Amino acid sequence: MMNPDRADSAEPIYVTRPYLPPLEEFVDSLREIWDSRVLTNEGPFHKKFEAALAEYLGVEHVSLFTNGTLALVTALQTLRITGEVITTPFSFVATTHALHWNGITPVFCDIEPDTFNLDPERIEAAITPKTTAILPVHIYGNPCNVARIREIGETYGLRVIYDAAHTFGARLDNRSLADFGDLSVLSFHATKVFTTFEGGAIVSHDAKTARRIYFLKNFGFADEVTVVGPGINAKMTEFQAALGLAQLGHVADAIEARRRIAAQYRALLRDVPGVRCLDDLPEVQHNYAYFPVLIDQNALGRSRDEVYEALKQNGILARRYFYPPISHFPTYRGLPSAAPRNLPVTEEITKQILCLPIYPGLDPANVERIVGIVAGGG
Ligand code: T4K
Repeated sequence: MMNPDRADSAEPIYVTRPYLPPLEEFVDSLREIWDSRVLTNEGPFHKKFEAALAEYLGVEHVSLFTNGTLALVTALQTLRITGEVITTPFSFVATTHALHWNGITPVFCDIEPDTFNLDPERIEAAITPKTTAILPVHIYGNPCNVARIREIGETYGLRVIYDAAHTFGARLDNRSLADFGDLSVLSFHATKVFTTFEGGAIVSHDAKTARRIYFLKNFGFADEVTVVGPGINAKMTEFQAALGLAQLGHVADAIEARRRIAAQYRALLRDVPGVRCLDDLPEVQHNYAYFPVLIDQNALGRSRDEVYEALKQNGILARRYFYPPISHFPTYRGLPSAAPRNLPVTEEITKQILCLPIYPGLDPANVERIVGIVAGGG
């Protein structure tokens, strides 16, 4: 069988590939699940994984979910968020859809040109009497300005829920990036640094909130005969939890492998005019979940889309995460805050952004080949 990660392979190179533990480790867990016939509803793997994850992240309460989107929807329900929520248009569409599914109006604020995260200096101008919360995203696993956002939240009495879908393993000042805000929401989708096939979690800070989350993801059941609210079914299965447990022991190696690839890209791209990488920040332990670059058409001589197509012609499936911005989609583009003149930085960044392949096992020779094509050799 061809190995697509080898530089001489004819198989496509994807933007990412899941990092999986040795199959034997998972087969042992599958045997246990078969023997016990406990498949879901807070089984033994779920309990073990929830505890192990809280310890790994260094947080007090983790609630597991079957995916990140339902975790976001439930996080908003948990804090009874209503009305308007200030958020970023530069994200995966699930961020805003979670608001829509709760009947909440998203209010888009522009992003910072250096981090691509919600610009805190623009939040205050977007607050109205209907605003109840802020929903920022640590995009690509790079931290938002959490101190400033907390200050604004406290000043105006707004809740802060972080979409921390990209942050697994990332730390800010040695604290897990999933530990900020009133709540933080993680995704363990197959395309993430850490995966449970599909999966997600909410990180909360007190037992009462964690209990409410538990009720809400299990139909609202507090016991066999008591339903305390209109909960949903968003429980993680035993299979997902077993994969999560098996992965935890390997995630540090996976992040280190990603770090090496990011370093190689940076070194090779340093002398390519018109291609800008994001720098590592000293106060951050990065997880290298994505490798975004900005393509400056004037300096490089080719547009982002031309580079994207050239890579594709060569079997390299880079992605334009997150183009188009969410504010362009039909559900949202009629909102006053979605007007392009309100979001000039987002409009510009989404024209230039390109995420290059990064995952453990990507052959360094392929990284060289990718950079060669980006620089104009393909
Ligand atoms: N908030 C943010 C900020 C998010 O980025 C996301 C998800 C969410 C919330 C919601 O969390 P979840 O509900 O998903 O847990 C992907 C993912 O489906 C999505 O989870 C992710 N963000 C988003 C950024 O990317 P696509 O449409 O790009 O996925 P797809 O299928 O094209 O996969 C990309 C590449 O990954 C493939 O070309 C090959 C590789 N791949 C993919 C899958 C699914 C594999 O190697 N194996 C696989 O099983 O959306």
